[in-house]
Amino acid sequence: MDRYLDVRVEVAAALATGRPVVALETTVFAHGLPHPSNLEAARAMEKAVREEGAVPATIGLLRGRAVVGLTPDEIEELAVGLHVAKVSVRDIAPLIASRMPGATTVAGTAALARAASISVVATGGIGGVHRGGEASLDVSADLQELAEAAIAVVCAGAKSVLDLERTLETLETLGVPVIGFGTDEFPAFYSADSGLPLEHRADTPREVATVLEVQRALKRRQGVLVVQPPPPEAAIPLAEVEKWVATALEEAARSGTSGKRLTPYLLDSVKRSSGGRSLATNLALLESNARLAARVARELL
Ligand code: PSU
Ligand code: MN
Repeated sequence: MDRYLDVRVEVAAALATGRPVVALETTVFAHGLPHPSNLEAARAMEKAVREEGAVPATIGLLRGRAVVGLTPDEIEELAVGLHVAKVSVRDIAPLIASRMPGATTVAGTAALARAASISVVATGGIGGVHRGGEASLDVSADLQELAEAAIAVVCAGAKSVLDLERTLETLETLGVPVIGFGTDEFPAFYSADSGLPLEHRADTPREVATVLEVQRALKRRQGVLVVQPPPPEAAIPLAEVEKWVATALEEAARSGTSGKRLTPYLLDSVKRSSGGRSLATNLALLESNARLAARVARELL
């Protein structure tokens, strides 16, 4: 066993025998969703991955190690714990060293997935350039990590609280291919439409897998961002979401919230303004992204 990386037996066995594995992040459970929806989401995502014939590898930090393949009890420990850190790439080593529990963001999860030789990560929405990020420099490390981990990250775009246009521009600068799955538009997380066109599209998991295979064959460092809209019955029109986001941004500014606390703060405010509607959409898209990630992982073998 590796001293700091604990790849659990079911995941290790799947990787050793070439069976598909999907990595899942834990920040969304610990800091992005309220209880008990967070536990419901974790269970639904793992179940979706299994139903599609892959092994889920939920990732987080516990007792001085990075765990790849957390048990349901451990996921709950991270999801409901009071002192669980939000772990982006810069936080991994110091938190392992101090043996603190931590829930990994997309960036943290992708870094550890790569360390464990897992090729596909599923999430809800990635972090990106915050609104006003051109001044605050608040740009999620998710983008930088996508530029350094040659894996596929499946999501519903970037959270609608962000500056989606600048997020796409930054991905272009970093050389990260963005593939619309069944869409020609960058989804806006709760909404299918953002008004931002994409240049690349795939309609089957095989097409997505081929993009990653080409990327690797040509020794590109960058991963592939796969974006799909939320399930149609759960999607919310962009104009409606924008009203909630405006309120959230005002509240955040008034309370002086910034840095790594900003994303959880905005998501919570949107959830309250929407009367829980955004929460249902969030759960639906998490499950559907887990499902697509598993289908892509199966093709990659
Ligand atoms: N999207 C959500 N809920 C979340 C996140 C994204 O709907 O909780 C989390 C993800 O873990 C993502 C992180 O990687 O927020 C980005 O945070 P930051 O902008 O601080 O890097
Ligand atoms: Mn940030």
